[in-house]
Amino acid sequence: MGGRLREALRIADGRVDADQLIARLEAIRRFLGLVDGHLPDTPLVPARTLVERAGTRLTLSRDHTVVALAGATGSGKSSLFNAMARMELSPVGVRRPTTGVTHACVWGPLDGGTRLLDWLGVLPRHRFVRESLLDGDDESTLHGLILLDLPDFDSVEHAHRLEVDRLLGLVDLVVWVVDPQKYADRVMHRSYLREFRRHRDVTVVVLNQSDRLPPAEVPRVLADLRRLLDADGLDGVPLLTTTVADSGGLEPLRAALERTVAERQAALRRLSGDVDAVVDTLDDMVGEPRTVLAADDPAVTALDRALCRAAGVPTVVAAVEQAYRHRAAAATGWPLLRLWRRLRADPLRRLHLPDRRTGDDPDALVAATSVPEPSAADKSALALALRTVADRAGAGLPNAWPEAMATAARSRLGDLPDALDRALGNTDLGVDRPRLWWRLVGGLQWLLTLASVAGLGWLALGYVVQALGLPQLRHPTVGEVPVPTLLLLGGPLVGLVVAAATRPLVRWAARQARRRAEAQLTLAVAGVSEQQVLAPVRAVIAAHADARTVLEVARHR
Ligand SMILES: Nc1nc2c(ncn2[C@@H]2O[C@H](COP(=O)(O)OP(=O)(O)OP(=O)(O)O)[C@@H](O)[C@H]2O)c(=O)[nH]1
Ligand SMILES: [Mg+2]
Repeated sequence: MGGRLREALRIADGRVDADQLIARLEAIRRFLGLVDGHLPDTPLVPARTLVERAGTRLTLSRDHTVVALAGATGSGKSSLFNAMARMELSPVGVRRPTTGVTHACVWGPLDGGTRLLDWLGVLPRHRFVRESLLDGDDESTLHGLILLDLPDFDSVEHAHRLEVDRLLGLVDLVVWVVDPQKYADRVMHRSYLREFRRHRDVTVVVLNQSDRLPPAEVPRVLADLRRLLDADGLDGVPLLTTTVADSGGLEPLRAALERTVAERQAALRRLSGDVDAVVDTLDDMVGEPRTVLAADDPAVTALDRALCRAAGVPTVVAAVEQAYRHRAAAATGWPLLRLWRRLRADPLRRLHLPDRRTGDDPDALVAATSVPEPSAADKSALALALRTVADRAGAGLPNAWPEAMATAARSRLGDLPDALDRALGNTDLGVDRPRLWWRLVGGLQWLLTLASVAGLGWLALGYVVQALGLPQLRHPTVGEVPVPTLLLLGGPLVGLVVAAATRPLVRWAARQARRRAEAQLTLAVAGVSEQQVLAPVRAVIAAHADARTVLEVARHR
């Protein structure tokens, strides 16, 4: 038999597989773990309660089926209870309401039933056991039944209602007892029966006191009641007539309970219905699937830009450009001017970024960087960018998810300034090493200066020779100009020309250096953005995706 067919037959059969139910409950438990801290607690209370309650119910006796008789006061719950038990166990009275505490009757050996009754909170003095020995085989078909006679749910006594509500949440099957007079009671239909529409397979309705109706009236009342039940979403639930006034009046109910006990499915069906209800509410809380936040998402790139500004990247790259020019000028300029240049502070050093040339430990120096604090405008731009990322991540998601994304985006905000400082400090800005061409130009300038000095020396020597009356030196000439003069004047002149020619090159190279540094810093800041902002947001997105996946498991009946 194919798996699908088997599945179809299983559903048609209406049986609930215990292992499947346990897997569904486990999925809800995992769901709760995944959304913990992301979704508010209050709407998750029913799910938590169910996981706990179902776990307990399943570990307690599965051989027992807990059936509650529920209904308005005077509908005849206690009368039915006593009639089923064939003993006067629960007082039936004329004073309304009569039953104030839940009574229980157990058919067959008590065994694990005691702990079940403890859990249900039925006091020992209100527990009764149908000893099978007394009944011969008559009652053996009901072995495993724990029948509860509840107080009235519409009671003037508040405590009665609390007790009923508590037990309706715990029992395996509910028999709603109505009477010909009050079967249409709106409170009962609206506040109770409608709430059980997910539990149609563990709901039975009995029209009790049917002896009080003329026989011809019974079908009309039943039809009317069926119509009301359909409107409650309880279409298809068993609707029986009972009376304690004649001996066979209990048979339909007894037969229904015998079937229920024999199937041993009620507890599983009840919990399965509870899981269905919880899954629906949880489903509303997770909404549609989210795609992950891509690295090139506009919100992410906007965040990176805002972080760059907040980190002072524009200040640093401007300083890089200046420092490049400063250092290039110091290395390539006219040797006499270089000294003066060196006396001026290096623009980059003024920012106190760690200096790779001197081997400063970048991590040790972070606190000392003098990159200016972000302006108020930068800060609000950053806050906006964080909000936008959170909005993008949580777009279209219900409930608290957008808020959870926003909280995650801001969760490491306190570490952000340090992380950005560290990222800046660790980035190679590319201006620490002198360029080879600086050295060449610098060397040329030295040569030209030396040539000039040599020319000067040569000329000076000529004058000294002349002053001493020695035979005059004959300077070689280039054209009309003597070489020493050419050297003396030509050196600085060519030096100035070289310096002038170098300047645009330096400016261009400085802009290149700025661009490179900007690219490196942007990369470093993107790393910080990923680690401090996007990673927590992605964690929430992943939790959301995982929560959806486990919810699919929980949905699968
Ligand atoms: N004629 C007739 N009277 C019934 C039937 N069932 C119950 N009664 C009477 O209806 C009245 C109320 O019965 P109870 O069994 O005390 O009703 P209950 O639902 O337990 O009421 P509370 O304990 O107050 O919630 C009693 O006087 C019963 O004798 C029935 O099938 N036929
Ligand atoms: Mg009663």
